[in-house]
Parts: sequence; C-alpha cells; structure tokens
Amino acid sequence: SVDVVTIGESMVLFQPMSEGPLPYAPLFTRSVAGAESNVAIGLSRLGRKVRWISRLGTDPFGDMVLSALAGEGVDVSYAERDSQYPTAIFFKEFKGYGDPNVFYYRKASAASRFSPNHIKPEWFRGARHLHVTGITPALGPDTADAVKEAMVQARKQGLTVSFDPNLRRKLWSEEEARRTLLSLIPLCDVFLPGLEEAEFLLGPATEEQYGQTFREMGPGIVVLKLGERGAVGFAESGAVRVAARPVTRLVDTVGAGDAFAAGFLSVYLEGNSDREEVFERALQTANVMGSLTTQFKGDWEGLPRRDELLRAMSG
Ligand code: CKP
Ligand code: MG
Repeated sequence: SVDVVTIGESMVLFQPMSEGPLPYAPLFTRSVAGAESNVAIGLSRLGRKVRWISRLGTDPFGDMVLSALAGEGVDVSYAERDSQYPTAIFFKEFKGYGDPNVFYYRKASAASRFSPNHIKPEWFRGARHLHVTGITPALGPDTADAVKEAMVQARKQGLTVSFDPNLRRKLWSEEEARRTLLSLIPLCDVFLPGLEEAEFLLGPATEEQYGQTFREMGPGIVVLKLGERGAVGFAESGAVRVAARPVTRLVDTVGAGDAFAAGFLSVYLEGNSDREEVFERALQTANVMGSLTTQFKGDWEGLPRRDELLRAMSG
C-alpha cells in the first residue's frame, strides 16, 4: 500500500541548453515534469511510498514518462494509456532572470480527457493521503469534475487531501479559474496557495485574513507561500511564520511550489501537525525543499534525499 496518491498530468519537458529567446534555441535536453509528479518524486526521495496516476498516450513519450517516474520509485501501475490522444509536451524558456517562461503543447492530450468515470476506488485503497492541484481542472471538459470526484472519493475512504491551486493563466480564463478553484477548497484538509494566488482568489487582504478566510472555507491547515519571505501557516493552534532559506544560486524557479508541497507533506504524514513544533518543522522542511530545487535546472532533479535534506536543514 502507499502513503500518498497524486493525480495529474505529467508531460515530456524540453529545456533549452542555452538562455535566451526560444526561437533561437537550437539544442534541448529532455526531461519529464508535471506538478503532481514533481511532488511524487519529492516524497519518494524522502522515503515515502507514492502512487502517481494520470492518462498518457500510447506513444513513445508516454513510455518515457512512465519509465522516468518508475525510475524515481513512484508507483505508476494505475496510470492509464489512451490510444486516441497523445502525451503532452512543454518547453521552458530561460531568460537569465526571474521565472522561466513555459510553453505548453497539451490541448487534447490524453490527460485532458480525464473524467469522473475513470476514477476507481482501488486507486485510494489503503492510502493515507491524496494530493491534487488546480492545473488538472483547467485541462479539459470534464477534468474539474474529475478532480472534485477524486477528492470526494478519497475522503470517503478516509484519506486526507491537500490542494495546491497552481493557477495557470495560460490554461483558462480568470473567471473560470477563480470559480473552480474556490469550489475545490472546501474539499481539502491542507490548502497550499502562493500569496499571489490568495490575492487572485480573495482580492486584497492581509496574510492573516487570507489564512482565516480559507480556513473558514474548510481546510484545517492553510499555508501561504511567500517566496523570498518564506511561508506562514495557519492551523487550529494559530499562525506560524518561518523565514526562507537563502538561495545561493537561483537557476530555475519552476517546481519550487511542488518541492515545497512535498516537504510539507513529508512532515504532515508523520501526524501531530496540530502541535506547533511539528507544524513549524513542516514549514521549514517545505522552505528548504523549495529553495534546494531552484538551484538546479529542471523541476525536480535538485530534490534531496533524506540525508541531504537533513544536512541542508542543519546547515
Ligand atoms: O508551481 P510549480 O512551479 O511548482 O509547478 C511546476 C509544474 O505541471 C511544472 O512541471 C509544469 O509543467 C506544471 O507545473 C504546469 O502544468 O504548469
Ligand atoms: Mg505552484
């Protein structure tokens, strides 16, 4: 059995070997990424058993995604293949500063066809936790319903649920994004927005107001990611603030949120996260994970194993 189940599209990722405008980038390296599989890899490296589920084409890139994730120790046995629709791909563009640009080729991908009737009770059987993000609901006609159904079914089977809104403006309109993301918050136990996402969802307010308002919607734990300022978490016991770990060499910010989620969940899964000491350690672990992954190119390649994490946290 597994600790964590995560559902969401993974794609083949092409990263230019040079910085600068994409039309002039002649050489690319190939990897795999997707917010949910980034979290799965992060947790797997820390020793957790994780199952990743999505739909892939019956194409060579689908094979590649599966072998990359399996190679990281993630259980891919429930991933489904679809002969009608392809595996998606995406490209990064490195500017040499700030967040890389991202270009998706994922319309009508196999994962965009994910619908509620694909969900099987055995996906969640024996598992403890489900992690989903706000990317999946933006992908296709039935994917929002599918995410909702997955959250409901997981909870019925006794799993806790975490939800990262991961707002992607390229994938849907602001109105639809706001309405759909807000509708999913009541179905989670742990909500993990960035400060800008909180503002997008609720309008301007203080960090404390965001924490309180989201908690009133349902989740017992709300964690606001503050980037260079660290993070602030809100729980029954109150608010806990932790500073960021300084980034010595900022290379690629994509995947930082997922690393953060993996770090937070790795401690949350220990239980007792209502104790302030545990909650604070979860936030610190999340911060260190987020900072470590930005120091390397790729969404997840820089994620630590347990001993590396302990060293990074003590140093
Ligand atoms: O919010 P993050 O930077 O942690 O998420 C990055 C991932 O799945 C990345 O792998 C990308 O492909 C995506 O989010 C996405 O669909 O945007
Ligand atoms: Mg994110």
